[in-house]
Formats: sequence, structure tokens, C-alpha cells
Amino acid sequence: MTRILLLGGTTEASRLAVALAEAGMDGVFSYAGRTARPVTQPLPLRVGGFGGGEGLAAFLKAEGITHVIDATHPFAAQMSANAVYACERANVALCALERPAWQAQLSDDWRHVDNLAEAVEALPEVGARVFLAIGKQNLAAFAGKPGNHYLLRLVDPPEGQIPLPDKTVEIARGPFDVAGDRALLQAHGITHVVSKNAGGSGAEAKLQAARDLGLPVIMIARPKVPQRLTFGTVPAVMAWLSGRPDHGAEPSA
Ligand code: 3Y8
Ligand code: NAP
Repeated sequence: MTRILLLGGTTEASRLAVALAEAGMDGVFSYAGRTARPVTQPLPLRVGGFGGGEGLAAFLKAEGITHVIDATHPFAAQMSANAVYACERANVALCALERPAWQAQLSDDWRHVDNLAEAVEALPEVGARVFLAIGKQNLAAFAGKPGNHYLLRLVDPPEGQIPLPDKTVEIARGPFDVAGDRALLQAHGITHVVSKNAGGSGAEAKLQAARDLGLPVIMIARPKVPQRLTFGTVPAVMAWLSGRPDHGAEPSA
């Protein structure tokens, strides 16, 4: 009997949850509990960490999970690594639902960096007006360049101090649209955009807005995750679950 654990937290995960519920499949949707009021899902929900790879392996056994679908964000590298480890330990089938990375277009001015520290280095020392659309977990790194103004977009109001002296906080939850992001960048006189290469449509608007306004984008490359079976679409995942061979899968690069 198929019983699915869907590791969520992206637009694609929410779309897959709808497909699974519509197909009447037995499963549970899992959030890390990063935000105060996560989107409701059409599957039974569990929220919070599992306690590392071992904790996840124990969960899989205790819950009789037969298939894990890792539809977490490309930057949720720890969760993805834990899922590979736990599924091997518990002998449970695993696939990832992952959206392709964004590619720069001819008119784009992207500065590619490999990590957060390099993104900070890529900024001017002073006087820039920077749109940090990277959530709240990575803001402290930018305290290294306090002479810039930072526009922060967060899902929830920050608890406690954010170590950036010159900042504006915008509370908003995606998916975002181009007109809204263009207006936001113009209203704040933004000179630089910092973005994770999340892929997908929910976070893409700021890149189009930057393109329209001729602004440079500092693009942070995705962290490495262990090799696992990976699909790019919800139908391919549904075909894999049904055991149909036409799922056209290939291990992720
Ligand atoms: C808790 C679930 C859905 C999924 C929607 C997508 C799109 C909107 C755009 C910007 C970029 C950012 C951030 C972002 C987007 C989607 C998707 C996406 C980026 C929710 C969600 C959870 C989270 C966690 C949150 C992180 C933060 C990252 C904000 C729900 C809304 C920056 C990633 O304040 C915090 O602590 C936020 C933490 C992890 C990155 C970070 O490191 O801070 N996502 N985002 C998930 C959980 O608890 O397991 O609350 O409803 C999901 C979505 N956020 O259901 O339709 O698919 O990517 N999320 C990034 O892409 O760079 C915002 O502002 O332009
Ligand atoms: P992460 O750094 O890879 O994970 C850190 C720990 O959080 C994991 O080891 C796990 O705790 C717990 N965790 C992460 N995702 C979980 C899930 N879906 N269900 C249960 N526990 C989870 O992850 P992250 O980058 O903080 O992302 C957290 C969540 O936000 C994920 O759902 C992700 O899809 C979503 N999200 C992240 C980003 C981003 O930019 N990172 C963007 C959009 C959405 P234990 O070790 O205790 O099991």
C-alpha cells in the first residue's frame, strides 16, 4: 500500500499535494515550521524537523512510509541530504521534484557567486541600495558591509535584532509578480539585487523587474545535494508513483 511523505515548502510541492489529494493517495505533507502561518495543504500536515537523518529514518519506519518525495527548495540542502540518507537506511523509495535553475538572458547583468560570503564581497563597500530577497536566515553575513542600505523581504516580522544598521523591512510572502517587484525596486531606489538561484516562478519576478530597470543581480548558485532520482514536473512524479515506466527520469547532475 503506497504511503507518501511529501517534503514541502515550494510552489511545486503545493501543486504536487493537490495532485496527490485528487488521486486519493495516502500521504502526509511536511513543513519545517519556518513560518508562522504556512499555506494550508490538501493533505494531512506535520510541521517541524525530524531530528536529523536518523530521526527521519525512524519516522519513515514508524509511519510505514513507502515513498518520499523531496520537493523542498534547492537551498534546503540539509533536508535533501537527510532524505537520501534516511531512505537508504529505511529502504524507502525516494525522488526529488526540482525546478531548473534560472539562466541569465542576454540583457541581464548577473554576477554569479558560489555562496553568501561571495555575494557580500560582490557588493560595493558603501552607498549601494541592496534588495536582499533571500529570506531571514542569511542576513547576518551582510553586516560585513554596514555602509549600504538594505531592503529586506521577509515572510514574517523579524523576532529580535537584525544586525544591519541601515535597513527597510518589507513583510511579504510570494509568489510575487513583476509589476509589484518593479514598483518595489523603484520606490526604494534599489541599485543591486541579491538572489538565490531558486528557479521556479514564485521568486522569479524580481529578476524580470531588475532586467526592466537595468539593475545588476548578484546570483547565488545552488548548494550541492547528493545524487538522487529527480523529476522536473508533477506528472512525472505521479507516473513514477504509479510505477509507469514513462516517467523519463534521470539522476540529478
Ligand atoms: C516555510 C511555506 C507555496 C510555496 C511558495 C517558491 C516560491 C513563494 C519565493 C523573494 C524571495 C525565499 C523564501 C521564497 C519564495 C515561494 C514558496 C517561496 C523566497 C514559504 C513557506 C515556507 C518558506 C520558508 C522560507 C525561508 C526563506 C524562503 C522567503 C509557507 C512561504 C527568500 C527563498 O522568514 C523565514 O524564515 C523564511 C525562510 C526558508 C529562505 C531563508 O533562508 O530565509 N522560504 N517559504 C517552509 C517550511 O516551514 O517548511 O509558509 O506557506 C514557501 C515559499 N517561499 O506553498 O506556494 O516555490 O520558491 N521563500 C528564495 O527563493 O530565495 C522569497 O523575496 O523574492
Ligand atoms: P535546510 O536548511 O535544508 O533544513 C534544515 C533542517 O530543517 C532540516 O535538517 C530539517 O530538520 C528541517 N527541515 C527542512 N525542511 C523540512 C521539511 N520540509 N519538513 C520537516 N523538516 C524540515 O532547510 P531550509 O533551507 O531551512 O528550508 C526550510 C523549509 O523552507 C523547507 O521546507 C524548504 O523547502 C522551505 N524553503 C526554503 C527556502 C530556502 O531558501 N532555503 C526557500 C523556500 C522554501 P531535522 O534535521 O531536525 O529533520
